[in-house]
Amino acid sequence: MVLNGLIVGDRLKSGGVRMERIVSPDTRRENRIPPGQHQVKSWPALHYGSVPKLDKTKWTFFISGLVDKERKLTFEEFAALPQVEVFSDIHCVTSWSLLDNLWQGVSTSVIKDLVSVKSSARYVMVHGSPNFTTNLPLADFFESDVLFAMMRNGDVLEPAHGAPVRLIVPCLYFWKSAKWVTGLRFMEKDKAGFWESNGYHMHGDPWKEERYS
Ligand SMILES: Nc1nc2c(c(=O)[nH]1)N[C@H]1C(S)=C(S)[C@@H](COP(=O)(O)O)O[C@H]1N2
Ligand SMILES: [Mo]
Repeated sequence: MVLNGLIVGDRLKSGGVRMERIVSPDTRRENRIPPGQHQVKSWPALHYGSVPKLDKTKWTFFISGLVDKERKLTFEEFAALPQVEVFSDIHCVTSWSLLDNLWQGVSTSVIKDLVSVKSSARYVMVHGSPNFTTNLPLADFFESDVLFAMMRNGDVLEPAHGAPVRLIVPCLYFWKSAKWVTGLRFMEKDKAGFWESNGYHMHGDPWKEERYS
C-alpha cells in the first residue's frame, strides 16, 4: 500500500486510532444505481485537456471570496489537517457508475475551522488546474460526506484522477468533483463553472437526472 508520509504521520499523531469513517447515505439505498446509469468495474479517467504536471512542493490551496480573511495553504499544511474516510459511489453524467470507493482526505467541514465563511455566502466555486471551475450550493458542499480526497482504496491518487488533491461530492454527478483542486471562492449568487457554461446542469443531482440544462 502506497502511503504519503504526511498522512502516515497524521495517523500516528492521533495515537494509531482509526480515523472516522463516514458512510455516504446513497450507498444505503436498496438500488444504488440512479436512473439512466449502468455499473462499471474499473475507473475511467475523464477530463478536458491534458493531465497537468503538478509539483506538490509548489501546490497551494486558496480560500477566497466571502470569508473574513482569505487564506492560502501549502500542501504540507493541507495534508496536516485532520482527515477522514468516506465510503461512496460515483455517478458520471456520461452514464457510468462506480460503486464502493473508500476515500481518504480532508472533510469540507474543516474549511469552516480555517476561515469564517460570511453568512451572505450561498454558493462556492471550486477551482482546479489548469482552468477548471465548478459551482456548488453550500448546502451540498458542506454535506458530511464531501471531502478533498488524497487517497482512494488505500492508494495515493494517480495524476490522471486529480492528484495531489481532488474534491469528492457523492450526492452530485461526478463533474462537480473537481480534480487538481487549487482553491475555493465563496459567493453570494450562483455562477456557472466550466461544464455548466457548456450545457451541464447548474445543480447535477443524479437521482433527479439533472444532467443538462
Ligand atoms: N480539473 C478538472 N476536474 C475535473 C474535470 C476536468 O476536466 N478538469 N472533469 C470532471 C468530469 S466531467 C468528470 S466525469 C470527473 C472524472 O474524474 P475521473 O477522471 O477521476 O474519473 O472529473 C471531473 N473533474
Ligand atoms: Mo464527466
